[in-house]
Amino acid sequence: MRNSNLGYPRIGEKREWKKLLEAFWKGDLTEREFHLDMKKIRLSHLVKQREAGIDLVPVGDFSYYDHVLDTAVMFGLIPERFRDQDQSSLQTYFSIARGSKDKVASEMTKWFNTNYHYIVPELDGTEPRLIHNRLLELFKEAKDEAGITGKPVLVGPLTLTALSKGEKKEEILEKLVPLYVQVFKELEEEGAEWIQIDEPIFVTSAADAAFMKKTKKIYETIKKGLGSTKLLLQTYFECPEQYEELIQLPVDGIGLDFVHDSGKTLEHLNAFGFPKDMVLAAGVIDGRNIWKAELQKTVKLVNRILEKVGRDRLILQPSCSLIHVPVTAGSEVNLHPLVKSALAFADEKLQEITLLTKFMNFEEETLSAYDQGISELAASDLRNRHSVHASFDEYSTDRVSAAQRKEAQQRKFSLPVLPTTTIGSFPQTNEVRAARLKYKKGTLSDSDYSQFIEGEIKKWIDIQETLGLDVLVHGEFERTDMVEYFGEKLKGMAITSNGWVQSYGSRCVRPPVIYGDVFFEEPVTLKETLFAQRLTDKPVKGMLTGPVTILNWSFVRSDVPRAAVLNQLSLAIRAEVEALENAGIGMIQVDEPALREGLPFKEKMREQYLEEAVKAFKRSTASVKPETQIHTHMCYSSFEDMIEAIDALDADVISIETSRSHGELIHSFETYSYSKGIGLGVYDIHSPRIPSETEMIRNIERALQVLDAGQFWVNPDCGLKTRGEKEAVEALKIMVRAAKICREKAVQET
Ligand code: THG
Ligand code: ZN
Repeated sequence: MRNSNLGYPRIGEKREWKKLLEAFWKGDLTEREFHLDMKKIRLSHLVKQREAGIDLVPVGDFSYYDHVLDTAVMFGLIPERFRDQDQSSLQTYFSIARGSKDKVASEMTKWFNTNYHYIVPELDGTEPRLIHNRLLELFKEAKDEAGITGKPVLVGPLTLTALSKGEKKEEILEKLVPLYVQVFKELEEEGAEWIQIDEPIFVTSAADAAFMKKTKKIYETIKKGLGSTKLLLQTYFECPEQYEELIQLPVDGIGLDFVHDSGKTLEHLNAFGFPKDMVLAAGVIDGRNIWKAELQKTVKLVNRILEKVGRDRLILQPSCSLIHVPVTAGSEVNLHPLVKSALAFADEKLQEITLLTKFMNFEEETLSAYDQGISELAASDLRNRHSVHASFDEYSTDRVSAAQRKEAQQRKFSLPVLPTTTIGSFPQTNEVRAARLKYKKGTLSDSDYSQFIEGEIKKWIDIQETLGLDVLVHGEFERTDMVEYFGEKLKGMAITSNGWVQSYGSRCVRPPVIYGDVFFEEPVTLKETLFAQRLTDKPVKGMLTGPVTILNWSFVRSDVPRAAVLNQLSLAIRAEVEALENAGIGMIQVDEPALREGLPFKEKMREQYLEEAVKAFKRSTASVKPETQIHTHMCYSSFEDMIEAIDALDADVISIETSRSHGELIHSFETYSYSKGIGLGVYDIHSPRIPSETEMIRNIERALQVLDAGQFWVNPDCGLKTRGEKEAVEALKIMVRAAKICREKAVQET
């Protein structure tokens, strides 16, 4: 039995990769220095995997930004507006990802159900051609400079086109096939034994019968073009939709996820078997979570697989690429020892893979010592602490009708039509970050830190009043990240010191660890919110992160169902909502930007997820008085196909990002009658560009063609934390002016 890895985190143990990128973008490194330093990181990762005992070490997974972009650019899928530049230059590559002075970047969106974002290839106006075989280059590099015969990895043609935008997908797909063949042939000539083709699209509902038919033809063509090099078709994140058809494809091996599959993969294997001449790459170690595997259970799973697949045809591996987990658990310093000894990040997962392989190959006698870490945590009070196993149904999830609430809220707040507000965060300047860091390290006292934060809040309350915004926020200067902050304060959750994961480009997040029962002990956000409210007569929105988002952006314990953790989170947030209301805060925003990413791949499972998610949100927000206004916010995804669920959240006001979906969302309101408050972002905050007044008026008026002036809110697309102060103020000034102009018009018309 051999083993393999699917992909290794590119960011580096100390985020060296991120630092290099940002230094290069700032102009602190020459291109030559950049390439050389990156190469050092890349090679060290290969060596690390080899030394950990991995037989098939992936090459090509390392990227300067995103592996989908790498694949698109390699095949010449370069958006039209960048085609006048040198198409093989680093500058073109980064400008597609990040935009340049006069050209907007390509969109980015979620990679399946992860918090990783890929750059969406644009197929219109592009003509596929092989710009250069980067895999060949990387394969040679691994061989020549590290003595490693790597396993080239790339995104497959079906997944690549399925994730792209454009009308001509089928045509492009046809043209891509010979280019893939060319890449593979060149690798074959160089001595590649296995090539891994990532086709996670097969686990989604997109992979219906017709899709599989098309797939068969494509893979037949690819296989025909090759000699001895073996193709491994890799799926992950779930069990494939069409197992029977999948195993009939003309490839040499298939990679399946046996962890995130609701038990279905093994079921399929048992029911339909596995071809005698094929290799099965079995994902048996969780590549998404950070907990140590219970290896004795894993052995049982492997033995079940061995009933259907011969030992010499089985490869053991993680369930997916390890880019979704942090690098090394060894460097964690602040966690409770019981939690720490239950962790396995990427490096520890590779050790699990090799330990398991040795055991299966009779080179290791016992695994019983290994499972101790996780079983000690499982038995400890840390994990089972509280009477949070309440009957969740005892807690209300419904408020009085939206119409009654609207009246009560209008009486209380007397807001003008087209009220203006912001999403929550204001610019996180270097000064703010530095103060937070000093406080964390203990070099800034409690009172000095409080004073600093209060100074920032006051500064921004003043700015908002001067700007003439109607509903204010405190600015979230005390928070590094909207999920991390709650992870720090709620019980049953912890923050790692170095558990970074790439989110997009050089940007990383540190997902909290939900290790035990989650509950509320004391208010999390009250102090700053109240401080802000006392400075102004305008309403200040309390800003919370919703239970679904905390769940989806954390590493969650795996010993209880996710729905149980979600319910605990919903009660914790409910307690925070109540604390804010009791202290006199009249508007509370509970953000759910990650609502969509928990959506199951299989259509038939979506309803249940949405039901549980909606219920959790409602449980968090339902106990307030009718006159208390509940807001929510969503972003980073397209929401056109889930308006009903969004409506069902029953929030009084919702703000949704729109610039990324270019008005597609607005069209959905032509056919769906939505009657509660809604703000469709009137400008894009992800770009440093400040839009004109005319542009913002146009955006407001476009929305008013399908929504009522009495329900529409004027706000930016998202929080302003990544923007500079001057930019933020300037754009808001224009936004408020645009709102006033539209407001006058609207009032005259009624
Ligand atoms: N929080 C979490 N996940 C997210 C977002 C978030 N996923 C989707 C989206 N927002 C991703 N966007 C960002 C935006 C900025 C940063 C990370 C993800 C960011 N990160 C800092 C960095 O890498 O330099 C690190 C954090 C810090 O030091 O403040 O700025 O908002 N959980
Ligand atoms: Zn947002």
